[in-house]
Amino acid sequence: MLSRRVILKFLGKTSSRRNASNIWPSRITNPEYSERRQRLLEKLISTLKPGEKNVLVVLKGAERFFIAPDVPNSFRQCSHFRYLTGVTSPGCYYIMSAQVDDDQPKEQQRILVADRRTAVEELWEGQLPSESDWASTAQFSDLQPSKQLPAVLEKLCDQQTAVFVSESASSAISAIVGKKCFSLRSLAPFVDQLRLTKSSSEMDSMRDVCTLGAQTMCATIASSRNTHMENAIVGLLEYEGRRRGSEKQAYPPVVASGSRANTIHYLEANNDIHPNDCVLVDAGCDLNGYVSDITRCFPISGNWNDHQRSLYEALLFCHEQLIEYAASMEKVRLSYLYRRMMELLAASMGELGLIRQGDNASMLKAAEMLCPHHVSHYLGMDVHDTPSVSRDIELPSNVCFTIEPGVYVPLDWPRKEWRGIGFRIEDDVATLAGGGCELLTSSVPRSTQHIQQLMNQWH
Ligand SMILES: [Mn+2]
Repeated sequence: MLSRRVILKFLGKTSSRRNASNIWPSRITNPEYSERRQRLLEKLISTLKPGEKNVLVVLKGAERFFIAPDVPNSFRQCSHFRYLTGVTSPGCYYIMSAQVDDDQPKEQQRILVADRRTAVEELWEGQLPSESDWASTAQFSDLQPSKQLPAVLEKLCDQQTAVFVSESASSAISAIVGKKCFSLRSLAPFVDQLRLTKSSSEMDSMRDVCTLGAQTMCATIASSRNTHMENAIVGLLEYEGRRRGSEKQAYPPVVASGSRANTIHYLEANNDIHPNDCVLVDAGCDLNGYVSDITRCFPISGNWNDHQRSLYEALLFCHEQLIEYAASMEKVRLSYLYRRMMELLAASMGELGLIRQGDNASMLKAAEMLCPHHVSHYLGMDVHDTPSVSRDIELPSNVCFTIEPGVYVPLDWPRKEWRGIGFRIEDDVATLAGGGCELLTSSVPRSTQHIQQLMNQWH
């Protein structure tokens, strides 16, 4: 049983201090940004073809995004750009150029292309960080205004240059450099490879954001009992996250009651919650450029009915087995976790009676109908992190990923009792040096009893 003291610890502290960075400072040091750029250059140089003497990296940051004319949306920097430069201002480019000698980078240039704001722009948008703030993480040798971008690129690019561009930059710059060099290559897979394995300060960043995400989920569940509207829970997530220091939600949260939980990306949250229904909440926090991703399901009344409980407990069994399985593997492979989820779902849903007992193949097919999504994705600076990395590789240590088995019973499913119920249980996990896994979101209750207790003790 959870004591009240333990429950209060789950909820974490809220702060009256004004700035989230006071509560959860960034863990990434300035030298770490330099190391990342150096490692990237070394990786790129190792792929050069005969005759190529220079490497040019053109990294484009995110642009501001407007939701109506002259109305800016909140800004989130492109994660590749932030990972390599630490710069979180919109509309920038970062150019790295290195001459290669004996497979080593020589005579490097690093140019930040960014515009300072005019007095009128500052009146509307506020001040940008100073040039020396930008330089502290990005360590540029030159700062150029954006109108100089074509000239900068033309100067650095010739027939012996291999040009690597971030996806979003390719069309904008191909006209400028495409004719002068052999080929444009995609930078994303190389940065994804670096980002897959977290440094120790990144692991601490993930622990921070997962702790914050866990506290936010606990507080939201604790204060949701008997809420009538899905949208009110979206508001609670925002409130409970931001008051603990979250900069924003990691992605638009799913708050789905009743059979709407069967729509995996249900974002409308515009329906009433029936007093006897369960709610599925899939939400994460965004802190210092790293994100969490947690899903929990709970009965809005605080009390499970028999069918909700039996299905939830069958899914929880799969979840717990998957966490044990991941911890027991010498090298985790997400594709093996997926196969294991299907086997576990087939067995446990067969035992429950939701799937008809039969041969393996027919039970696995039924399990696939009940869960249309994968059991896992990588996690880090983006919620679906490093997407160019296969889910069928042996993972080194310090890789973060989710474990999220789900079961979604269609309204026309042969067995009537569980029709229209959708559940998913999602936690964040990291591989450890020497084998095994760390459960980063362990403090969010997942048993029916602990969830019920969290909801009822709070009132
Ligand atoms: Mn997820």
